[in-house]
Amino acid sequence: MAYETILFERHDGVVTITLNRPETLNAFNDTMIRETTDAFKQCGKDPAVRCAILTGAGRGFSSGQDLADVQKRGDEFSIAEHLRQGYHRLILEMVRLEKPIIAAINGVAAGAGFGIALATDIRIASDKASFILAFSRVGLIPDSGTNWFLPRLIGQGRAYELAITADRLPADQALAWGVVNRVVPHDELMPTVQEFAARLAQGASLAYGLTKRTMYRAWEQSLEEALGYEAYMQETAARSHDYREGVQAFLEKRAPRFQGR
Ligand code: T3D
Repeated sequence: MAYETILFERHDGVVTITLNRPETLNAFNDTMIRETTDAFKQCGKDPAVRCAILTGAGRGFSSGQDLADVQKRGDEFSIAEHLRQGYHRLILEMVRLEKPIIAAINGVAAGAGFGIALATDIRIASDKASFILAFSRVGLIPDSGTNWFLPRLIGQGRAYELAITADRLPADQALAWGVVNRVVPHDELMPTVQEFAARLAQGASLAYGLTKRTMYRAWEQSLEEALGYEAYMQETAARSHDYREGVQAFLEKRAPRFQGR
């Protein structure tokens, strides 16, 4: 895959997408927003892809919107339109991808970079990582889904404080608050994430995807609706090869050979 601002590598069912503008700590310009969106779209289209990793090149994960680009905008420029056409498409592509996305958070995730990290499914951070809702430093409100994701993870009081102070949330605090699933020594980040992704790529991928869809759907449902949707999705899972294989493997006391269908 030939991209200008990201790297796209596939290995044994695992795609690694690397945000690759290290001189800006991987700030998002329009090309990088578009290319990252396209990369996740490709992950969805390719049945051989069963797990995706998102990380950053160099010492940052992403510093958010490229502020040098902001300087070039004219009076007619609409940020709302930019969000709708850019970040929103990227975030929805990630959330709708019915395959697990693991963020390997190698350094600072600021502004929209924090939002994109939150749109992944499992976040594993280096002990050098940190998170900043940098928006208020430049006079903006949080965007890129942070108002939706963050209060759900850490509660509104903490999220609001991070928004208005733009204070740095270090990795250990992010772990304590549930922003990340685990923190590992910096040098162990990629090996840890790659090993985990390889394990997921061998798993019951169809069920993983349906679980993601069902959990997101449950946020906007009553208990009664959520139970109904669960039953519907379970019917789909139960009709799969993987379910038959999983039960058979259990009874035969062997490891299952899941195919993601
Ligand atoms: O469409 C829309 O506009 C709406 C969407 C908005 C979404 C947003 O993301 S708004 C928030 C934008 N992001 C920020 O405000 C963060 C800006 N960056 C920082 O505050 C700091 O760089 C960090 C706290 C993230 C890291 O600090 P530090 O000291 O580790 O690194 P640094 O020296 O500040 O940055 C290193 C280089 O990256 C530096 O370039 P240089 O001096 O080496 O040539 C710096 O200018 C560049 N850089 C960092 N962030 C950005 C950036 N260049 C462009 N855009 C950036 N966001």
